[in-house]
Amino acid sequence: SNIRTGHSYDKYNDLDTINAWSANIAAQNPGLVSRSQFGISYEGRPIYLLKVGRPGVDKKAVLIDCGFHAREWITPAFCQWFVKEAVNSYGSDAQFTDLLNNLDFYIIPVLNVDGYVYTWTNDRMWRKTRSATKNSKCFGTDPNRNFNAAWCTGGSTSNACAETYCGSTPESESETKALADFIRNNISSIKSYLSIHSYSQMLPFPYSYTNAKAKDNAELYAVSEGAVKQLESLYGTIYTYGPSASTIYIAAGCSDDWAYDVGVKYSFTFELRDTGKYGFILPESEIKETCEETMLAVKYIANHVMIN
Ligand code: ING
Ligand code: ZN
Repeated sequence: SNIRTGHSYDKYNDLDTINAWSANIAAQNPGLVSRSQFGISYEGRPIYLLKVGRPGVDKKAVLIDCGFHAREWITPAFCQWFVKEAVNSYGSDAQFTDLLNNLDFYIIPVLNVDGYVYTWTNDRMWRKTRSATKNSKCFGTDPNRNFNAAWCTGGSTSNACAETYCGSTPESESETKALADFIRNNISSIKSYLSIHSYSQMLPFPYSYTNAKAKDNAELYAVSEGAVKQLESLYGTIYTYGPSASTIYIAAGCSDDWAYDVGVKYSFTFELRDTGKYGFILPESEIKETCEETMLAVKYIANHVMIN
C-alpha cells in the first residue's frame, strides 16, 4: 500500500501507526470503510471505530474489539488484518462480498489505547488500563472485569494493585464506558460481539460469571464448534471451546457476559495463539497465519449471524 508511516500487516504497529493506518484505509475506501472517534481514553487519547460494510437499511451488525488487554499485541494486528481482507475481498470474493453487503462490521482496532502505548514505552507485559486509583499508588483497572455483569465477584478483586482489579464501579473506565455506551446505543442492530484476546487458543462464550448455562447455550456451542472447525482446517491449530466458566475460569464483569445479558446473542471471546510457548510475545512471523486462520472462524460466525 501507499501508506507512508511504516505500517505493515505482518508486523506489530504502534498506536500512532495504527491511527494513521485507520485514517488512510477509510480515506482510500469511501463507501466501504468509515472512521469515527468512539471514545476518549483516561489519558486523553482518541479511541477509533471503523465501520466496514456497504451502506444499506436495517443492517445487522457485528462488533469486534481488539487491544482490550494492552499486552495482547496479536489482537490489534488481527483487527487490522480483518479490515484489509474486507477491502481486498469486496467485489472479488463472493462470500465476503455477501457478508459486507448484508452486515456492518464495527471494528475497534485498539480499545485500551493508554495501556497499549504503555506496553510500547514502559512495560511490555502491562494488561490493564492506566487510570489512577484513589488511595492507592497502583494504576489501572482490568477492563475485562469492569462490566456490570455480577461485577467484582468471582475471578476479580477490589485490590487495585492486582491484574484483575474490577475498578471502583462498573464502567469506571472511560474505555469500557465508551464500549458499553456504543452497544447500548446500537443494541437493535448489534447481533454479535467478538472480543479478541490472547493467548490460549480458545473460543469461549457466556457465561464467565456463573456455571449456569446461557439460554442459547446449545446454539452458541454449535456455532463455536463450527467456527473452530473452520479455523483448525487451515493450519491444524487446535482450539478448545465451550462456556467460559468451564473452558477458562470463573470471571465476573467480563464484556462478553455483559453484552450477552443486554441482548447480543452471538457473544464470543477469542483467545488467539499460542498456548504458552511465546504467550503474549507471539513472534511477528506468526501474525499472518494467526490472522488467516482466525478470519475463517470470524467469517463462519458472521455468516451464521447473517442467515439467522
Ligand atoms: N483472558 C481472559 C481474561 O479476561 C476470559 C479470559 C475470557 C475470561 C472471556 C472471561 C471471559 O482473563 C485473557 N487472556 O485476557
Ligand atoms: Zn485479554
